[in-house]
Amino acid sequence: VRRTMSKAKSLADLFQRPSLDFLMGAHDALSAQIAQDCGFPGVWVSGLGLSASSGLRDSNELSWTQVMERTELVADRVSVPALVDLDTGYGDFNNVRLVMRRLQRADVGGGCIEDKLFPKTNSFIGAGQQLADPHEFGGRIKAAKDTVGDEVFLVARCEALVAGRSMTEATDRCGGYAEAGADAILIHSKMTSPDEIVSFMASWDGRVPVVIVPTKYSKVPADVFERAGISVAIWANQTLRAAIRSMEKLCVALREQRTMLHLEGEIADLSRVFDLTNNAELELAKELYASHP
Ligand code: SPV
Ligand code: MG
Repeated sequence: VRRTMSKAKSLADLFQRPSLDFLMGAHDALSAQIAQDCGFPGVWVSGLGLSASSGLRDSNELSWTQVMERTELVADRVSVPALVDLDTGYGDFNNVRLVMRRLQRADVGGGCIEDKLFPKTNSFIGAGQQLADPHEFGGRIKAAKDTVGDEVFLVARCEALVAGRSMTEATDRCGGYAEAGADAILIHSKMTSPDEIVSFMASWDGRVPVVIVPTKYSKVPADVFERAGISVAIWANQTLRAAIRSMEKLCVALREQRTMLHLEGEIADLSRVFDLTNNAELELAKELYASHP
């Protein structure tokens, strides 16, 4: 089936819209499908989510090809675009080019690289996060865009505020990343209030759209971000955390109760599992193809 619009283009359109849109974090094709079914216009393939659901730490323990394999399963399953968390791009400009080509081939939508050094660690762990030289990181951005053009939407993520650097350094870095060709900027913050983000927006010249990840400042009403001019916000790890809580609850109860008598109503029907993997399509296909007269 030919798609009418590339996923990169639908992601670009989403970022250009004047309203605030949300991407839902996914750690596998199943969570991506649930997010799509619930109306999210796109998903964030979370590095933390992929790692944790593989029993690994968010420190580049999962290899970049493993990230690509899981990403391709997501892109095959859902029709909405995915923005893939590519961490640092797994090395220098040359590693970034390889990753971009693979995202382009699978028509995933977009990728996000952050201005840190391989191997990175999660922004909410530890104190001293080592930032990349902004010019070297600019080279990674330019290499990415020169390799795939508009066929992969590229988000450049700035970790300056997370690393405790000044607002001036953050805006300077982001300006340079936009100059190098980034299609959007992700400004990350680990504050529990939105103040840092709002003040970044006040000094941002708006040359490319801005995306945020309100993990630590998650209780802020959406219109605060909308008024500040944010284009997209990412719920990076909420599906993962919801799944953990709900599996733990079930495990505790079932170990205790030794029967599903009072628990069946608490979990998804088996039919929902078959729906999520579109078994109905296979039944139709069997009628068409299982035997040709
Ligand atoms: C991720 O989902 O892996 C992210 C977002 O990078 S966060 O963990 O909130 O930094
Ligand atoms: Mg990440």
